[in-house]
Amino acid sequence: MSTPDSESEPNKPQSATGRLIAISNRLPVKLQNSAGVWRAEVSTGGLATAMNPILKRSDGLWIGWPGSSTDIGNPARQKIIADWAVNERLIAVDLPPDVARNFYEGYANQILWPLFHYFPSRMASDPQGWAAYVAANKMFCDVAVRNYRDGDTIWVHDYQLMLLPALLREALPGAPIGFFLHIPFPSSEVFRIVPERAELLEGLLGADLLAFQTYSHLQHFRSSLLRIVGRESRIDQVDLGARAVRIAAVPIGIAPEAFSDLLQKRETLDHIAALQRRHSDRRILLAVDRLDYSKGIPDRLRTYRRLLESAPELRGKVVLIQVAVPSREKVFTYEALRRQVNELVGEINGQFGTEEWTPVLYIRRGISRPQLVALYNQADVAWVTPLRDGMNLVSKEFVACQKEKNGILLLSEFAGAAEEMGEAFQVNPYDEGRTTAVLRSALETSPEERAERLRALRERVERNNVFAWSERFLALLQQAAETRASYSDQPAPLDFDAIVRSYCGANRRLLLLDYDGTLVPFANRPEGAVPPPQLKTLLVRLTADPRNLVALVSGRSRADLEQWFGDIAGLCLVAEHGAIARYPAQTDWAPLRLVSSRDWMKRVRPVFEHFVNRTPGSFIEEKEYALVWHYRLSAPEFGEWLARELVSMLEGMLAETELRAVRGRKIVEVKPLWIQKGAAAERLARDYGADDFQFAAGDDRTDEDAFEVLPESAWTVHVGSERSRARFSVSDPDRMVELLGRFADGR
Ligand code: ADQ
Repeated sequence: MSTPDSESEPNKPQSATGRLIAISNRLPVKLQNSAGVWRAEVSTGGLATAMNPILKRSDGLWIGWPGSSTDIGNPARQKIIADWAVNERLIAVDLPPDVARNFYEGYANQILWPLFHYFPSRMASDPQGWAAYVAANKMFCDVAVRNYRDGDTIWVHDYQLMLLPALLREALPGAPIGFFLHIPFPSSEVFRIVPERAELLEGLLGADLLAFQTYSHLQHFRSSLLRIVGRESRIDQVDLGARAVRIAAVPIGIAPEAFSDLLQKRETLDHIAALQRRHSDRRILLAVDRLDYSKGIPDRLRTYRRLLESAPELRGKVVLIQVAVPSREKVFTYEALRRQVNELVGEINGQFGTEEWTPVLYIRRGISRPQLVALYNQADVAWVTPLRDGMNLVSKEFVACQKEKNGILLLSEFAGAAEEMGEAFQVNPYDEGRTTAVLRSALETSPEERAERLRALRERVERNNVFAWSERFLALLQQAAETRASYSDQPAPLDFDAIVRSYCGANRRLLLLDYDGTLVPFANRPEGAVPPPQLKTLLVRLTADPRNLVALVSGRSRADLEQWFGDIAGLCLVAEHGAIARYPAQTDWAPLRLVSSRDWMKRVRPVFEHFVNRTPGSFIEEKEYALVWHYRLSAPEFGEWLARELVSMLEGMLAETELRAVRGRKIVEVKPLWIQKGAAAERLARDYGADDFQFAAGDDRTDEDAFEVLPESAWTVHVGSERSRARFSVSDPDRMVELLGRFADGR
């Protein structure tokens, strides 16, 4: 998956002055076949308005599906696609029909879309969906990699392509990659319903920047990371160790001038005049949506019915114009929605309509821009009440088109737009009674108040427009890609041949090995990390060599080490992070330093107990020299919060003592300051006097102390991809055991 011009150095940031590559599910053009003739149809959505100027400026590319997968080999069709690439810089990802169907109509629109909009009951299980989603993301990746040049910046759009950032990161390690989610990121309780939740999260984390429409979506994402893959994050960053992912809320806007320009057009003015003539004695309530269940059209119609029932004086004095553009018609639930809306419109018009008055004017098709702008301009109320929406641009377009009418924006609190449109009349669309009441009182507000609200809204819509949005996104992306450079002081991948040569040539060798996470994978329950027999055999072989001192330096208690490794007489065991040791060929354990009293535990224990009482699932472990509070099984955010609180409480309490409270992996540990692996490493190096070959391997923070004190010539090796002071790294415990095997074999 690499091309000659795609090679780039890992972690090296690239300038954002190169080309922009936008990648979205759909291109801003569509292949159409009418009566056997292929032609291209341009679609000018908000995204195209935002992307086109930047793409033009940077000589950029847009990669996406061309909207049709039939008759792929047709020469006329191929010619259109080839022309797009050359003349328009639009690169089509020609998905085969079955992939296109199962990916787009299947997984993306029948699993992710309903779930992310809080409609799990509308999810349709589709056995082929996930495989097609993976396949389609890979095809997008291949096309992107083929077209990528050093210096380019990649901007991936939306939920159809959540695996793409990680795929791209693997193929193009140095590329600046940003991802924007246009739809809501749901609460972790809802997100966790999707079986492939962990894969989706890992897919996103390939990006340098992940941006959402609102802070709520960002917070839901963070809590999903914590609860599903156990990753902690800050409000603006997820630190992956080897690099960081910047996270941000960057709400999308519209291009307001496009609307004000349209307002001057003859065609628009004609539509405005027609609307004024037709509805001179009525107030216009306007709703404009894609025909999608997330937009709450039936709920709105029911609320409207309630309004007419409860306020007879409004009958004949208002009209609801509902414009709904059909979408995703091949998906079953959309067909059902279409029928439901038809029925409701029929019922309301049948119940309240008169010869002179039709309560609901229903337009089920896309309307022209001038017609839409005229409606926005003439509406007295924009009734924008999605049940859930990432942002909702209709609310912003309405604000931009209102001039002398001082219309009312009735906005759902479940639209992303609600977070920045505080001056709108906000409602809960599920609450018909209150929505009716808010609408009635909004209709009564004075023109001055309406003008004031609209002015504030307009200012914000004009300022936070779509160009500001894309600039902010790209500036954040550039910063994030540059930050990657500060992560370049990473341990180098360990060269096995070089270290084995050095090992073989040495006469006195010191091997300091951490256990959990270094020689065996980290187990969820401490007692689950029993050493496999092959590992023990390996340790026996290494200790049998008289040139070696092999020490297991662990945070575990002496009882654990004794139970698992006590029978390997030649092994040096160091327990509790260096507090006590059993030297080779000895049976007794001795503290590595003169030990002060353990009386402090009596004072600290009640504090820990208090936290155990407050935190279901947490417990205390009493070691010989340390007291540990474990909270692995408690609710994650709550556990983290209490751990912080516990540490700050203990810091005050222990300030004048030789004790310290430290946080580890889901633990808080109190122990004397002198107990740390660095001191143990120094002591062993001194006692043994090895300067030929010193080797230390470990995976967590406590091992960093040992890496720190060993001389520059020592082979310090971090296991994992996190940041470390070690000079070298290997990926996982298996690789570490493989290395020890080569030591034992002497080659
Ligand atoms: P959508 O779900 O498509 O977008 P929205 O933001 O409301 O929702 O945009 C719809 C667009 O279509 C608007 O520009 C509107 O003018 C136009 N439109 C709708 N009905 C129309 C009709 N009948 N005729 C003509 N034009 C019509 C997704 C997310 C949103 C997010 C956007 C942008 O679901 O939450 O705001 O992306 O990020």
